[in-house]
Parts: sequence; structure tokens; C-alpha cells
Amino acid sequence: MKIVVTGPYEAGKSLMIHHITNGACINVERRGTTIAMDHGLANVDGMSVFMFGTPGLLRFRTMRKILSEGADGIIFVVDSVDPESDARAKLFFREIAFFLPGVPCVVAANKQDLAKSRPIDQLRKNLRFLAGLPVFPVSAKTGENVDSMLRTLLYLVMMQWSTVFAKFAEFSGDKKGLNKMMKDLNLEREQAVGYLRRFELRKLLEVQVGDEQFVVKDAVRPLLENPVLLMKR
Ligand SMILES: Nc1nc2c(ncn2[C@@H]2O[C@H](COP(=O)(O)OP(=O)(O)O)[C@@H](O)[C@H]2O)c(=O)[nH]1
Ligand SMILES: [Mg+2]
Repeated sequence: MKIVVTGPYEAGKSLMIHHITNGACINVERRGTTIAMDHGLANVDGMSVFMFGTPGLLRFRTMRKILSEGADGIIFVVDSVDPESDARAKLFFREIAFFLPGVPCVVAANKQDLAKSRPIDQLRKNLRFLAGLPVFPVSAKTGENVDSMLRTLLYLVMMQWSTVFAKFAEFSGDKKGLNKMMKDLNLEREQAVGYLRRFELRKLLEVQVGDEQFVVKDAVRPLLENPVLLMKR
């Protein structure tokens, strides 16, 4: 999966990616501020999760656009402590909603380890755009709630793709896998191959023999069939 982590400057995006990837990440920064991106790889129940953190300064919009392309899910990080960041949070939220319309999103109400942090009710009052989104009180510093937030997001992503993923699981290893998928989902060849490519890139499966056949990674097969397993750990 490709997950983009966005939100205003200093909200804790880089630290969040550091935590999620267990430190297996890079941060392209200058004097402590991300200027290009964070990138890291996490493993959730055998599923590869490619994390991309965006630079939080307004002028790096083009970089955020490039990093967001094709993301499967969004972690939107807000600073629970600093009300001064709220206006910027609103701008960034508009931006990501424009770049990635319809892509599942969870909100990380970060820095909840600090005494001055605003509770979720308060944040919802201050940040009206949060209406309708799942908001998790988290700390990128202690890691509190970060795992359940990530799992919830992955679950939402897998639900969004559930008709396609069910066919991935069903026809994995089948010599006519591509054809059967096209028929069952009523897809043009180009579109079906597009799905295979997309999720091959995300390491969910491997495409073989010209494109006709694909094989799902053993560890992720049960998750494709039954995404709720992600929530049961
Ligand atoms: N106490 C606390 N500090 C945090 C937390 N997350 C980030 N920080 C601090 O906030 C500052 C900005 O974090 P950073 O990850 O660089 O933010 P980014 O600009 O969104 O990438 C750093 O000094 C972090 O150590 C948190 O959950 N709790
Ligand atoms: Mg950063």
C-alpha cells in the first residue's frame, strides 16, 4: 500500500513515519525541517506499507502533489497543542482533498502525550473540516494509538478495493487469472492490467506470463479475503 502522511509544518509527520517504520526511513531535511520528503517501509501482518511524508511548508506544494500521486490512503496529522497551526491545517486539508478525492483518510490528533493537548471534542470544534472523518488521539513520540490508527486506515483502504481484492485472492495462481477477473468485474483488459500493475508495485502480488496470470503474496491473501483480520491484532 502507498500511504501519504500530510498536514502542517511541525505537526509531527516525520516523527510519525519514524515510529511506524521502526526507524527504517529517510528524511530529506534541512535544519530539522523536511524539505523534500520522508520515505519509509513498514510491514503490517506481512503487507508492505510504503510511507511518504510531505514537506509541511506551504511553498512545497509541487512536491506534495508528486508524492501524493496514486496514494491508497491518507494520514492527516494535526497538532493537538498549537491552535496557531489550525488555519494551516485547514489549507493542507483542502489541498490533499483536491489531490486525492475519495481516498480514505484518518486524522492523527498528534502530541496527545502533552498536558496542553486539546481533547478530540475540542479539536472537532476548532477544525470543522474534521466532520465525518475518524480522528485518533495519538502520540508520535510515545507511539500511543498509532498502530490502531494505521490498521484502521489500511482496513478502510482494503474495503474500498474489496471487489478487486476478492478477485485477486480468488484467481491467484490461476492460468487464466486475468481473463477471469476481467469477466467477473466486467473490466477492459487495460483496466484490469492497470490494477495488477498498481498492486504489483505495492508488493501485494506478482504478475507472470505476459500478464495472463498473477500470484498473490501468501501472507496477504487472508487479508484480501477478509480485511477485518487487520483489526483483530
Ligand atoms: N511531545 C511530542 N512531541 C512531538 C510529537 N510528534 C512530534 N513531536 C515534536 O514536534 C516537532 C516537529 O516534529 P516533526 O516530526 O519534525 O514534524 P513535521 O514537520 O510534521 O515533520 C519535533 O520537535 C518533534 O519531536 C508527539 O507526539 N509528542
Ligand atoms: Mg517533517
